[in-house]
Amino acid sequence: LTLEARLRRAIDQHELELWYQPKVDGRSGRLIGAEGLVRWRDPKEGLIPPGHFIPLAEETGLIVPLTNQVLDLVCADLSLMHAPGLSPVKVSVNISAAQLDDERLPEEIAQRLSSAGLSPLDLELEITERALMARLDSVLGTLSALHRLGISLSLDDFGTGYSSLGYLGRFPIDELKIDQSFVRDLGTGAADEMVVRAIVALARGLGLWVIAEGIETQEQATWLCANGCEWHQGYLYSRPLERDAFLQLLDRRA
Ligand code: G
Ligand code: G
Ligand code: MN
Ligand code: NA
Repeated sequence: LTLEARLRRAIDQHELELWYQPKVDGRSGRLIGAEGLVRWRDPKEGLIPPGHFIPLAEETGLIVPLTNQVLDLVCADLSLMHAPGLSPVKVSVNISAAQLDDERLPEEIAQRLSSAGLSPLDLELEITERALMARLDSVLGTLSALHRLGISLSLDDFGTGYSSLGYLGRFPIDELKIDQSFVRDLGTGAADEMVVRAIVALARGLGLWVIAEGIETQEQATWLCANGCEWHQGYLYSRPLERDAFLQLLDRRA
């Protein structure tokens, strides 16, 4: 069987799982959100990371049913997170570039949220800067519709995608997510420090939230807090967790 056929079957048989990586306030360590990251649990090969099948899904169009399944998973999991006794946080999922051209996406998401009894405020979408900039005109309608629904939009891998800064202010986005490649050498006087300072200033100027990802050391975390970026995601705080382990985290906060 080709990988494509196996992936198609995996989607049909619900072999996809969402894992959750915490987002924290670097000053207090408080949990402020989580990113849902898809994994494929193959009965024979075990857990397959998204880098091995998302590109194929994008090439073959399987990304549409795959994303629908991810949305079903995140809605089901959000319902569990909103159970009495837990303190829920906003959760994000990643949306591929091609899907931004799909005018039905906002309605699909709104439908799923409402059948699960959830608010659009519970969900955030991460869209790579590259995806957005490649489709400046065609995606504006979709993004605006999502934004009107109240769903937060975060520009993922920010700093790697050659943003048109003029356009940035016109897009209905809520957050810039600083790419992990800029975080690696923070605290060592590296040139990337200027890039991160500039992104933080840009976010502030545009009235956007800012978060950094890929934080692995306390030095990076301390530098970021000292330079105006307090929202953090990375192995320093937690690897992505299986759903039940993440739910336990919400339990301990309550
Ligand atoms: O979890 P990991 O670091 O292996 O993720 C690798 C890549 O897969 C990341 O770029 C992430 O954005 C992407 N990814 C993870 N989950 C999803 C998903 O549900 N949909 C899409 N389109 N991409 C995802
Ligand atoms: O492309 P996107 O930003 O959506 O994907 C995030 C990816 O980064 C996930 O695959 C996640 O597993 C990975 N990741 C998260 N935290 C860290 C980290 O601290 N270090 C490294 N190297 N990767 C991380
Ligand atoms: Mn992401
Ligand atoms: Na990213």
